[in-house]
Amino acid sequence: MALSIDVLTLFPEMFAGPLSHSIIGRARKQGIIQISLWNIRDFAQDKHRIVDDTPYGGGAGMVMKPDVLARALEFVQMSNPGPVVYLTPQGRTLTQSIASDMAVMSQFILLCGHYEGIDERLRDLYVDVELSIGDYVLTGGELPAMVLIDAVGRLIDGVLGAEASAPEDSFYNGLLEHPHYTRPRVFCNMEVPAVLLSGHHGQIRRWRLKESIRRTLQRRPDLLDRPQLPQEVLQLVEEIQSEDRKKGGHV
Ligand code: 58G
Repeated sequence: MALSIDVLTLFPEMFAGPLSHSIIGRARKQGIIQISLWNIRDFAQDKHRIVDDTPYGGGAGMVMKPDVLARALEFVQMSNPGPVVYLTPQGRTLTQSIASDMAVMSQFILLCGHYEGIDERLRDLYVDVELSIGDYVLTGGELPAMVLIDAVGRLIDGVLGAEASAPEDSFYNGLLEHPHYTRPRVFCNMEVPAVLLSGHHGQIRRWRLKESIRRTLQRRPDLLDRPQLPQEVLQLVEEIQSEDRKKGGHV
């Protein structure tokens, strides 16, 4: 199914570059991903088109006005009935699993904040989900919104062409990706692993799985701390660990 996203932002121009190129750009041209950008300032009604105001209780920074945001959201919700997602460091951290769930929903509204964020009452009334792309603070929700669109967009049927397919990539099976090689066969005196030139698809598949597991053990062992790992994975973990024991520490 296609993906339909409405973005509310003070800076719609920020989205032009990142979402107009490569795979997401192509999917938009093909109509598989539909992104509507709305300038929050267009929903301000005063002559200066003010979108923010000083915080009650004092202090530095500005807060985005709830009345302007409510008008914008009510308008966009007439055509997009999907959940309203607010990008904030206080949200649930985005994972591949959340991205898959959102690809299934196929419709949502992204709200990008600026300054100190949005009035709490707007959040209470309109925001369904709060997401963060990681534990750091940015000046606006636009970059997180673009990250989310990219992560979800590439999971939509027909978006990835011949370049790749989501079911084969890293995190689909919960493991880090194996190393990749292309021509030339020898580069800076370094050979491509022989198995990849062998044409034995069974051996290649097993080598890739083993290298995925080796990387995951080295870099993200936490990803292997989960129940119901396939027998083949457990067996390869054993194999790698016994090889490492034989090498005896000098690695
Ligand atoms: C503190 C400062 C809280 C998302 C600013 C909220 C948004 C990081 C992320 C804000 C964001 C993330 C205003 C600017 C949200 C508002 C926005 N920073 N980690 N900043 O996904």
